[in-house]
Amino acid sequence: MSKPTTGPFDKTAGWLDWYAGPSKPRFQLPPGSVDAHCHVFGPGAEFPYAPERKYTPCDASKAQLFALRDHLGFARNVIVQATCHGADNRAMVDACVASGGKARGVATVRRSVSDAELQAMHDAGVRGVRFNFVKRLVDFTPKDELLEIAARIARFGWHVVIYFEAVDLPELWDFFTAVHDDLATTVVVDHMGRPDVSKPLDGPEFELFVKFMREHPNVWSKVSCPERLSVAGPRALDGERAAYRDVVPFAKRIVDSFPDRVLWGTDWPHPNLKDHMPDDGLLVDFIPHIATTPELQHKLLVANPMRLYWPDVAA
Ligand code: 0GY
Repeated sequence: MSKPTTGPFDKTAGWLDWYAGPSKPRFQLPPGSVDAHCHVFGPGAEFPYAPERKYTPCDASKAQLFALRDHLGFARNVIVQATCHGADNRAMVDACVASGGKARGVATVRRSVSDAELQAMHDAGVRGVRFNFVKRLVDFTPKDELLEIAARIARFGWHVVIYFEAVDLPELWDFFTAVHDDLATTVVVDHMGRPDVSKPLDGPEFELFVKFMREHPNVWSKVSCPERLSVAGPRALDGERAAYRDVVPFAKRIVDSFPDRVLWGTDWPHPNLKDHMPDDGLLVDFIPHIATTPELQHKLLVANPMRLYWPDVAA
C-alpha cells in the first residue's frame, strides 16, 4: 500500500495517519468476506472536505482502500460516509462506482435531498443513510428531519445506520424505537453503541444495549472498533494477535446472542484515533476471539452483510 498524503487541507493537529504497510492477518477470512465499515477521505484536492467538518483528516483514497481490501483478504467493502465530508457524498459514491460492484455505500443526506438524487445514489450502490448522534462529530439535526429522511429512504429499501455513545442511549431510545416500529426499517448500530468497557459486562449500561437489540429484531450491531473502545489494550501493533482483550467479552456477547444481526468492519482509515493507529492485519486477527466458530465467522463476515447489502448475490 502507498503512504498517506495530504492535499490542500491542513490536517487537524495531532491527527494520526492510517498505518502504512499492515501485516498479513494470520486469521484467514472466509471467502467472500465483507469489510462492512470503512471510509474514504477525499482526496481533498478532488473531493474537498466539508466546510462544517469537525476534523480534517489525511487523505485516504479509494485506490488505497481497495488495496487494503485485497491485502487483508476481503472481497467487498461497505463505505460509510465520513462526517468530514458532511452531506456531500461524492467521494463515497465515486468509490462505490469505481469498485465495479464490490462496494456498497451508506450516505449522509439532509431533508433537501431530492428523490432523483436518492435514486442516483441507489444506482451507484448506496443502501443506507447514517444518522450520527456523536456530538463531537456533528451538529444537532432535529429528530423530525431524521424521521422524514428515514421514511423517504425506506421506500428505496435502504436501512438506517446510527452512531451514538452508550451514555446517550436512554435519551435516544424512543426515537430509535419509532424508526423501528413506524418504518420497520433495519437499524444498524455502529460499534455496539460505544460501550465503556471498563464497566461490567452485565452492568446496567451494556444491559440496556442488549435489551435494545433483544426487544427490536430489526436492530443490528457492528461489533467493530475494539481499537476505539479498549482501555487496557494491548494494541494491535508489533505482532500482537490477541489485542484489545477488554473489548472481547462485549463483542462476543453480542455475536453469541444475535449471530444473524452482526457485522464487522475495519473502520479504516480510523478517523480521530488519539492514542495509536492499529495495524489492520492484526485487527483482523481480533475477529476469531469474538466470533469463535466457523459458523459464527461466516455469518458475521459473509452471510449477514451479503443479506443486507447484496441481497441479489448468493452468499
Ligand atoms: C467511525 C468513528 C468516528 C468518526 C466517524 O464519520 C466519522 O467522522 O465515523 C469517530 O470519530 O468516532 O465510525 O469511523
